[in-house]
This record gives sequence, C-alpha cells and structure tokens, in this order.
Amino acid sequence: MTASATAAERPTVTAFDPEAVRRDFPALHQEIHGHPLAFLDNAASSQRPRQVIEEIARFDSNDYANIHRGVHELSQRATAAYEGARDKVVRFINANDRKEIIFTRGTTDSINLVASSFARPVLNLGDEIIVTTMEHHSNIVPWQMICRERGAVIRVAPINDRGELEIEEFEKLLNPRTKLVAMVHVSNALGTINPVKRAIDAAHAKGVPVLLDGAQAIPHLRVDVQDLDVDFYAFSAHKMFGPTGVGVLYGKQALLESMPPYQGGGDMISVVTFEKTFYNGLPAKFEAGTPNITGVVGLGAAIDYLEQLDWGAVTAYEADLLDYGTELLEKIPGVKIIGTAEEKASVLSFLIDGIHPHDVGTILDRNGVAVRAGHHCAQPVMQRFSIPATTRASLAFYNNRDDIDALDRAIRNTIEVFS
Ligand code: 7TS
Repeated sequence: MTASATAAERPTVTAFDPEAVRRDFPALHQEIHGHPLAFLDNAASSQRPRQVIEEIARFDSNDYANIHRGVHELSQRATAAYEGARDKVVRFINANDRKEIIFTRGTTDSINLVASSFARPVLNLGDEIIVTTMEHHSNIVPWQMICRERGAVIRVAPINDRGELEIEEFEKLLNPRTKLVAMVHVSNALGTINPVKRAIDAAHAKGVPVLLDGAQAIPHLRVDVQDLDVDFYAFSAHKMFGPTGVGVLYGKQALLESMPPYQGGGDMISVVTFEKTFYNGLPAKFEAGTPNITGVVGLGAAIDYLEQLDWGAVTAYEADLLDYGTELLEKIPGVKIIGTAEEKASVLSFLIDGIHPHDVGTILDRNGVAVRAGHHCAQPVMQRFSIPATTRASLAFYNNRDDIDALDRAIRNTIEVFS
C-alpha cells in the first residue's frame, strides 16, 4: 500500500486532510442548478458531518427521554448524554468547572441571559456598556433594551477603514461608569479578529467584566476561556457543525453564582411553595424547563468531531484559503473587498460596482455558489462604510480552492450578465 493510498483510506483526519473532511459532510456533495455546490455561507450556519447526523439519529432512536427526572433507564441514559456533552464543552473551551457551562438556545439567547441576569441588577442611571461598531445585532439590541429600562447608555468603540477595532479609542471609553464590555471576537460581516486579550486586560484593569460574542470565533479558532480570562463567552452549535436551537453561555462561576435566574420553571428550582421558592445551584439555575436535549447531544458530537482535528493545521489551511480568495477577488475589476483587517478569519465581504449585492447573490446561486447578501445583521457596519449591504462568502475548513475558483468564475459571470 502506498503512502497516498493510506492517507486516502483514512476514515477521518488525524492531522488535517481537507478532502477527507469534505467526505464527512454529505450536503456538500450535490449539484445546484447544474453546478457542483460551493457552500460559502458558513457564517450564517455550517453544514453537519455524518458523525453528528448519525449520533443524533442514534440517540433519538435508542436513548431519548426527558432528563434529570427519570428513575428509568432511558432517562438515565439521556441525562448521561446531556451532562456528558457539558463535560465536552468544559474541555473544549478549557472552562474551570461544569457549573460554568449553561446550555441556551444559541448566542442570542446567551447574550440575552447576561443582559437580563447580570446587567439588569447592576445597571443604574448613567451607567455605561461598551460595544464596538462591528457587533451583530444580537450583541447590540439586548443591551439597548436593558439600558433603556435602567437609564444606562451604550458607548461604541470605533473601527478604522480596514474594519479593525481602534483599540486606543476603546481603552479611552473605559471609565468608572462602565459596567460591562460586550465585544465580538470575530466579526461576521468583516471577518476581523479582535484583539480580545488586550481588550480584556484593559477592562479588567478598570474592574470591568467582559462578554465576548464567540459565534464566529468558535468554528475557526481554538478558544481557551481561562487563557483569555474572559468573564462571559457566548456561542451557537449551528455555526460549529452542530444542530440549530442550542448554544452555550460560559460564565465565570463567581459571576454566575451572583446572578439571579434568567427564567423560572422546572429544573431551575430545589423547593417550591407558594410562600417561597429556593433556586437550584449552577448550572441548573439557568436552565429552566425541558432543554433541547437532542440538540445538546448533537453539540457534544460536533465537539468530538472538532477535537480530533489538528487545529494548528486547520487554522493554517483556512488562512491559506482566505488569502487565495482575497487575491483572486482583488484581481477582478470592479470588485471591492469590505473588511481588510490584518487579523482576519473566514469572511470575504465584497461589492461589485453598479450591481446590488442581492442580484450578485442570486446569480452566484445560479452558478451553484451559496453566499449571503445583505447587511448580515450588522447594520452599523454597513453605516460605517456608507453601504446598504455586501455579498459575503464565508469559509469553513471543508471548503477548498475549487469552491473559491467557482466563486471567482461566478463573480466574473455576474459582471458579464450586467454589462
Ligand atoms: N453573533 C455573531 C457574531 C453572529 O455572526 C451571529 C449570527 C449571532 C451572534 C447570532 O447567532 P444565533 O445563533 O443566536 O442566531 N450570524 C449570522 C450571520 O452572519 N448570518 O446569519 C446569521
């Protein structure tokens, strides 16, 4: 057997073999409008490998029951699978303790939890929350709602023309009225990787806790919450090759202990009488009601999948693919890339002279290329660049140069169609 045959036969990757990884994702292997699918809409939601699809089917077929309440075998198996997934998250992001991992509906829900349970009690008239210009709406609107209620205000750290955070300006915004910094780790509209360690250190020097929106970071970077020393970290399973409807809020234990529950209901209590209710401890205190049990198991399977990849190799491969795409797009007359930060991951947001991004998206689709066109739920980014929208290609580790070549051809075809 030759060395290459051995590599080709490997069922799945030990180092990083993009073609082996591709074979794990059934949805990638189809034709769209007569062209091989180039799936470049990963920032919106990523595809799932068969390992996740099969584990969900296996769990639902054999082990499914409600959790934390059954004496019967299936409930015990389901509870073990659900709590086992929590342990996987602990290891995956290097949390200190399983009490620090709260299962939510996703990034949006995680941020709303912090707005409701952390920010609401600490915010007073005139207090401030700092965000950046490049936030997704889900890291803006919950803070606006809570600030309006409490008489507090949002301060916005600016970005430069490349789409990079102006870190000195951010640091100047920190002051004794600042109660929280809420910042995106990797921007979904621009791809910018923020200097989060420096931002966290600066905030902590002023005694201010930091929430990071990790929705776009978690599929591309290895995140170590202890190394970052971040206070809250939010992410969604569906952007990291897992199912929809489930996500995580990591919070430092002492902070979570100090916070009141988010929602009331089953599982989050220890004793209920009509006179007084005693809440459960962490993490149950923040998981009222029957959770997305199958979704959490699917998230666990996605983490198992990610854990077997060589992440040094994955990030190098993705960076190379992004460079390749950037070079190709820069060569097309009339194409302008929005978001050219030095530190960038995954995202190619662009404009074509004289053609609306929605028209671009539609013609790309006719060429088998799936992208998102619009404001990407980051309207302040569009306002910053004085544009209504962009077309956005966003990469995952299962994309390859063929996908980028298809994007390049489809953009050139779009320009031809409109000329
Ligand atoms: N934060 C960031 C940075 C995001 O990119 C998204 C979703 C969210 C929060 C919200 O995540 P959810 O899972 O709670 O919906 N971003 C995108 C996108 O870029 N295109 O579609 C959804």
